[in-house]
Amino acid sequence: MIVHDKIAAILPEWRERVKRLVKEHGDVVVDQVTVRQIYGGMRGVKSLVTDISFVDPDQGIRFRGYTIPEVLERLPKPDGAEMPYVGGLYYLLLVGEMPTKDDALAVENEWKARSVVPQHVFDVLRVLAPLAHPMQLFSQAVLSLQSSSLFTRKYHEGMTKDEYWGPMLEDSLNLTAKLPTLAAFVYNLKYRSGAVPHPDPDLDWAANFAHMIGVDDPEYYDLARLYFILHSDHESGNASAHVTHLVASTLSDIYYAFSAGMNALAGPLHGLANQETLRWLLGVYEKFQGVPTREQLREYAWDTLNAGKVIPGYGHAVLRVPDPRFWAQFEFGKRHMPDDDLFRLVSLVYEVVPEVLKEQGKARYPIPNVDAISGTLQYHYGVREFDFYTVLFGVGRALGVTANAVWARALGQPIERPKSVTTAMLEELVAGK
Ligand code: HAX
Repeated sequence: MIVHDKIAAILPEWRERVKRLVKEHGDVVVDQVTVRQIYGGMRGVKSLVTDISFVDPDQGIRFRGYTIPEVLERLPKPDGAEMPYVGGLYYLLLVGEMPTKDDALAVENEWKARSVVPQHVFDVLRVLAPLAHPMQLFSQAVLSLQSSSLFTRKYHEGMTKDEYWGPMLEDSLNLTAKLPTLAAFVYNLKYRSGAVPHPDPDLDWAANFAHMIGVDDPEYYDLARLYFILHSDHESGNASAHVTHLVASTLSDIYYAFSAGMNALAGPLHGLANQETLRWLLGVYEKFQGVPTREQLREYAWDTLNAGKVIPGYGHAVLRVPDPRFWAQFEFGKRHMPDDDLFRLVSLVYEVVPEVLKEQGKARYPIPNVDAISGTLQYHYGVREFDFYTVLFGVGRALGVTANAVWARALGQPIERPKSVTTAMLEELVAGK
């Protein structure tokens, strides 16, 4: 398997780099922590390390050093497609170098060979489906694959620490291979006939997801590729990535760890903003029975703010410029649905809302984030079940967090154990005692 061999070839040098850094400079101070940060969700504390992606406040995400436009331009694409193979992106995240078409296809073919989902997973989901949210089903589906973990089996049979990453990679490939089928089954169970989906061997990973939810439109195949690539990784401090890392740091396998990460993604402060944006846009559209005028939209935006609510899709904790993930989707919309009313509304919102937020003066960076548009594009192609959107996010996010988990094992990252203090201790500290 080419990804395995490539990682094996570069691993000794990486291990040496990290060992040297810690041995020779282990006591160098990287950051300090304030009381506000301790009570403020550890916002901005530099205490994690990943080489897979980095969020530059002025440029947005870079995957292995490449910006979003570079990734979309340089990753190999299926013949006639506008967007790249997701298998190529996974190769880039795992190996750290831009894949050739053969490399991308090697991952896509590995996924095909590993994509069969055991029957018991479908059975479990069928029992739970009537009451469960799609994210619960998605997380349960992942967890019910845990019994197949190679890492857990090998660990109990006995392997050295140096060998941990190999079975972790195997598990990650096995898991990611099945995600389009799992997500499509959740979709079909909740909103369609409930039939078990069957991948088309002639389609790539992302297009197969589209095929299995019944949207057999080459444009939507491209949107699926774009969506999964854009949502794959956003450094390590966001909740779904961090939870996955934390759980895996106990030497739990990737099924336990990724399922936990998905439970974090299911929270309204994390993965749900895309559906909230779409709800807000549809609210505007309904009120004005179409795309409003600039002035009407300004008033609507102010009404939202005056009601004490946020305007979803705008603002970011780190980014100071419009999210390049927003631009990539915006450009896609301009090419494929310039006359779609909701897309025209998204464009108008982009012209009006940042001004309104600036006038209000609260949001530090009143710029569009990834969620300002993602739901609108799904809606255009008929994927209108809002509750499902976080599952789409989860399928993409798997690529980044599993790549991180493989490298955390490869570099022997230990179990996470930050230290806590009490409020009384902090009071004493600030009083100078
Ligand atoms: N509408 C109204 N008010 C906003 C705002 C918006 N879009 N964005 C920020 N503000 C307000 C904040 O609520 C905050 O108000 P208070 O001081 O009263 O609490 C103030 O401006 C300062 O906030 P900030 O420092 O600019 O932003 P934060 O780092 O605290 O929060 C958020 C960043 C993305 C959560 C925030 O901008 C927000 O709530 N945006 C709307 C929801 C949204 O789009 N979420 C998706 C984020 C993308 C993502 O990461 N998805 O996974």
